[in-house]
Amino acid sequence: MAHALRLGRRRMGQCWPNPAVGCVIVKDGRVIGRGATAPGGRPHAEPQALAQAGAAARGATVYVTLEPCAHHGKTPPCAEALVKAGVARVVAPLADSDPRVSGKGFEHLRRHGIEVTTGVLAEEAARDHAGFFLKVGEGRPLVTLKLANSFDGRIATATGESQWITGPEARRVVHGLRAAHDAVMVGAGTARSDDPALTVRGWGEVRQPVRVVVSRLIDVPLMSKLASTARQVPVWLAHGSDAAPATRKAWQSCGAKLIPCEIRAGRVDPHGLLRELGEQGLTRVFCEGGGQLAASLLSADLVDELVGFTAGLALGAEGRPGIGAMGVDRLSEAPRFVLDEVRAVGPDVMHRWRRA
Ligand code: AOF
Ligand code: ZN
Repeated sequence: MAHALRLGRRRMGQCWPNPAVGCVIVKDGRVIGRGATAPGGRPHAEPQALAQAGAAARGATVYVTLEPCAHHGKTPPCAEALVKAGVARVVAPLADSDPRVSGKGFEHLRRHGIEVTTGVLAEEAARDHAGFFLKVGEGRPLVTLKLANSFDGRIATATGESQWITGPEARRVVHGLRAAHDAVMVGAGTARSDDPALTVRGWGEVRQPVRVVVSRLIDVPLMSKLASTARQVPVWLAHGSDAAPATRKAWQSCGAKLIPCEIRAGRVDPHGLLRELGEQGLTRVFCEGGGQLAASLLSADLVDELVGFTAGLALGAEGRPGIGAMGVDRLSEAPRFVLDEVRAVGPDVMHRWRRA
């Protein structure tokens, strides 16, 4: 199962709107088939592993990181394929929360005499599928907030200089994290000041994450890298109803997709924003700032994971903070996270946290 989880994990960010599932088929103590959900979500993991195993799948044990599907969707059900192949046993950590599947996959297998074991490495699997489960259950994607800052939590000097606070090693890891998410998201301020490409570079052939820019008035120059590359890698603009029609049209003709969002207290409402992104099929969103967007997501308790990169550099009180005002008066009001991992990355420290 650990092997199957690793196979699935490598496809994170590549399979939306589907979950990234891994599958390993074992017979007489040997691996005879491996599979993972294909980029774009199909084919599913199991038929690929079954194809590798061929006739040897008869009597084998199948380790799969999510309940095999039972519905006739865009592909025939995996549970049916497993029955046809004559496997003896299926081991899966968890039921699929998709109402079309939820329990029916296991039921189908058992009804055809296949032994089903559940609960194996369930905590790990739940974490890997957290984005998919959130999308199905709460209608919103998982949100990871990333921040690269100085020892004193600053992201730029008072004059706005920010390149580079962390080293090339940390920036490479960031590209890997982008690839493991369905979308990379920034606010308009960041899009204006950094003119970022927000693509994944240096990780080989990957399905590029969607680039989401949150800006009530679509306050991003049409001369930006985002606008000029919107036909190669998707750009989605989450905006308010008061964005100028001419601006909307201009971005649309560059190839960007418009996502109208509710406005609350003068800003794009973070709950509405994530609901829209969930509706579009996103399961995992990587937010790279800026400070206002980060603060609004944190204040709304919509951040599930934090990834920080801290450099050995001090910028002082005049340096720019990475997160805007949150209106926190008491410690008990602040969103609290628990430490998941700490790692040295070149000259910097990477730390990952999960919502408590
Ligand atoms: C599996 N194995 O590798 C994955 C599954 O639209 P469809 O037909 O591709 O079905 C999508 C649903 O299948 C998705 O919502 C989830 O419940 C399940 N994903 N199931 O047996 C897989 N990726
Ligand atoms: Zn399936």
